[in-house]
Amino acid sequence: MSDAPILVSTDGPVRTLTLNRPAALNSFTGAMHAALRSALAAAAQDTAVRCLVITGAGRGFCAGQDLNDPEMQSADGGPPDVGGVVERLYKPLALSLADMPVPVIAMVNGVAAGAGANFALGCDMVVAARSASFIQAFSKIGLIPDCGGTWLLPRAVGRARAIGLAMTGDKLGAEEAERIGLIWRCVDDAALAETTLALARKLAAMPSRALSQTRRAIDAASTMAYADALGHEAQLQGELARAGDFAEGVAAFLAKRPAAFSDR
Ligand code: T3D
Repeated sequence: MSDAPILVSTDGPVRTLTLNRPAALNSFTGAMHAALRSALAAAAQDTAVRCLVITGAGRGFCAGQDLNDPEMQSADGGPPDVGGVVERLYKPLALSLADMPVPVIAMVNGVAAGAGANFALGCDMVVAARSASFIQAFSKIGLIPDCGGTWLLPRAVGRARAIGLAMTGDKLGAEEAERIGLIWRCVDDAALAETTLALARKLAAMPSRALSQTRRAIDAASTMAYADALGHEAQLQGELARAGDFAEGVAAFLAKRPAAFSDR
């Protein structure tokens, strides 16, 4: 097994990125951020990739920032520049998910804590093993949710639950996370890989550009007035209808054949 911080594998149109620091529950170091950034950029640019899956090696998904990493040390022995780390590393990471031209699935195989939890929740769909859990661990070390947590959590589960999860830092099991609408699905551990790959293949065969614009439209609408969101829908629908996938989708429907989508 390679000791690279990010493992990259490809199965047809599905690209899988595996966070690979299992001894430290795949917590983020500067090196892992750099490798992840390159792997995400490569997936975004490779037109053969039509769905991205992100998972963790070993028993965890990701335990957030590696609290031993040199990124966390200051040169003069004073407090670390945590705001700088969030601005420089976590903000672009979250934005790269929000802007990915293909759907992104988090396959959460174990504990997802701190920025690791919100990194998963920033993906389009989260499929979690029944034994997995989500922990807003920040409050336990005197921080607030980052990597998009303050934006994502209340939108997913409402203000009361968002504040409860963030203030207590309590562990939320995957079953409960599915029940309250924080994640897409919780499945038996043994079915995690198969279920996620089936979902990834299904999304990969769909019109990528429409799927990524769906995410962008839903995210944008959450800060718009109703009339503005309706206008934005009209604008995006006009753009999509001028692209190849719409013509192909309609032609395939009328010819009663499977569509072969190619826009990205
Ligand atoms: O610069 C910045 O800080 C800005 C960014 C901040 C974003 C953040 O993510 S802040 C939040 C950071 N994360 C945490 O506070 C979570 C810390 N980890 C835990 O609370 C627990 O490890 C878990 C609840 C996630 C899992 O508990 P458990 O009992 O299953 O495992 P464990 O024994 O605690 O951990 C296993 C190993 O992973 C252990 O190493 P060892 O003793 O076997 O050598 C542990 O130290 C290591 N590990 C886990 N999380 C981290 C970590 N090492 C470094 N950093 C971690 N975050």
